[in-house]
Amino acid sequence: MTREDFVPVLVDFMGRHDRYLVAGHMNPDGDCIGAATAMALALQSMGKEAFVYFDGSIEGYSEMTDLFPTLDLEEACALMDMKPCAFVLLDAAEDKRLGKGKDLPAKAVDFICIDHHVQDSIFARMTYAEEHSSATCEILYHLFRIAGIPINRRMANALFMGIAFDTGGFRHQNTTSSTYRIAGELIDMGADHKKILNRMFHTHTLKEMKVLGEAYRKAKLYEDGILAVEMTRADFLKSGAGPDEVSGIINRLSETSEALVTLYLRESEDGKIIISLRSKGKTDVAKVARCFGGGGHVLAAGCSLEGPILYAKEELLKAIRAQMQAEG
Ligand SMILES: [Mn+2]
Repeated sequence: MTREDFVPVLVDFMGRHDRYLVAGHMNPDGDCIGAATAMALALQSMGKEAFVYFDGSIEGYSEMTDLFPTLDLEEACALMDMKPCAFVLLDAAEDKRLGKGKDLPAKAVDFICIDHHVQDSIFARMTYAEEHSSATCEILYHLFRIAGIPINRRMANALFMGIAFDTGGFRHQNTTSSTYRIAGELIDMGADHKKILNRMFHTHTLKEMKVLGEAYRKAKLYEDGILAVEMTRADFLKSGAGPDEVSGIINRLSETSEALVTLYLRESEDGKIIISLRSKGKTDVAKVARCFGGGGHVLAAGCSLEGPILYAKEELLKAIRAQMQAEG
């Protein structure tokens, strides 16, 4: 479906209902948080009741810009049980990507997805995907512009944050001249690019620096160019930070020049092993992540596994090597 074909569907969807729950994938990142904020604000500007839900914290991002407040799972369930509510899933297109909220779409009276990941299965009434867009926020920018939905300063900030996040600060391969033009438009609409980029890429607490130091210390480079680091809860405790407090470690690790594929595993508060993957270009890490029910892009992907962490590491190493071999 083309963008122009989807716009009337979206406008109809946004006009049709009174109440909307907007959500993104679990362990929400800058793109899905920015997209959800912009979408909720757009709905609100149309006189709709809008709510946002994530399985995971939005904390670090709320320091970059004024985000839309979020509901927890209990509140989201209560909302959807109480009155008819439509559901918007952003930056994901599969129920399992909602994490603990995976049963929410079933409660909705209507349901659409907007995403830029490679689709495996599609479960919404309508899924719109642009695999070549740098970010879901880039797709929303185009959709809002074509639909004539005004983008105010707060929405511009949220969209800029998402694009900056998913392009790694306009450095990743997904960054095109169009990405820069959109970023420029968003700055003209009031996005505070200096604050967002500084906070996102160049601001770290001492705790975060210490966790990063521990991760660098533990990094192991294998002969085939895989750089692997596993961080247990104890490793985080040493640095005084909780395992869910520090983000962006994978990006710093993948700056290692010898690393063709970077594998970062961390033991979460609830004992789950959360895995991030980065590739320098030859290996499709989205295919690796999908072996374990995860997802992502060719060069950046993620998944989660049950522990113990060393078992998860061995499984991932095997899968990465199989993928490397398959690609020659
Ligand atoms: Mn994204």
